[in-house]
Amino acid sequence: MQAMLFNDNENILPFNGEVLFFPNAFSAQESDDLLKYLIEFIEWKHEAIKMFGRQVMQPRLTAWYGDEGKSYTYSGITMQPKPFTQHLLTIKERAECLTGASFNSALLNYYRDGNDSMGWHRDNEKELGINPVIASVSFGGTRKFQLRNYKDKSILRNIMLSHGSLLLMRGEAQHYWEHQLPKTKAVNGKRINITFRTIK
Ligand SMILES: O=C(O)CCC(=O)C(=O)O
Ligand SMILES: [Mn+2]
Repeated sequence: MQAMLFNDNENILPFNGEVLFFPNAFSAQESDDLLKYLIEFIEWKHEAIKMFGRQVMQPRLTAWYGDEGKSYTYSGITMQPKPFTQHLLTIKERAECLTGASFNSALLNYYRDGNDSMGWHRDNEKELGINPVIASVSFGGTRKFQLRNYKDKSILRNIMLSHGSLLLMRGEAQHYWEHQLPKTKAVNGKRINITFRTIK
């Protein structure tokens, strides 16, 4: 199925929450520079998570940055954040400018190729509060991101997350919608995603 195209600031969700797409949050030059920086200087880790009681390696590399003391528990692992680097603060400021929100932490994911992925989930951890605002910034190869209604899984939205784009999720989105980044056979190179969040 072909991905739909959305205009800036148009809600992608038909009801129960808001998801807005900003395709040009960063210029092509900024995005190229930031992708190089992130690949080289972020302290990437390959971690195991608990799934159905078993330890499984995550199909991607991860890192957690944020303000001191804002630890985060996710699929059975508790992560202590590293302090934001100057580059990450610059990206965070852009995300704050575009969304009007403020963030104190960031989960980084590095998808090395189309075999790396993230399965269906909601960003509904207790630390994020009731209606979390999440700004998801992407650099590198374009990947399909899917949202589907938690109760009626036939209601599906596809969004192509391109180099330098920002996706904002807010309101009741994390109650009523789950999202994933499926594997792909398309050869589209490395991709880094940063989700800025607010840990209460
Ligand atoms: O890589 C993406 O676009 C999705 C990342 C995500 O859903 C998450 O970090 O919770
Ligand atoms: Mn997520």
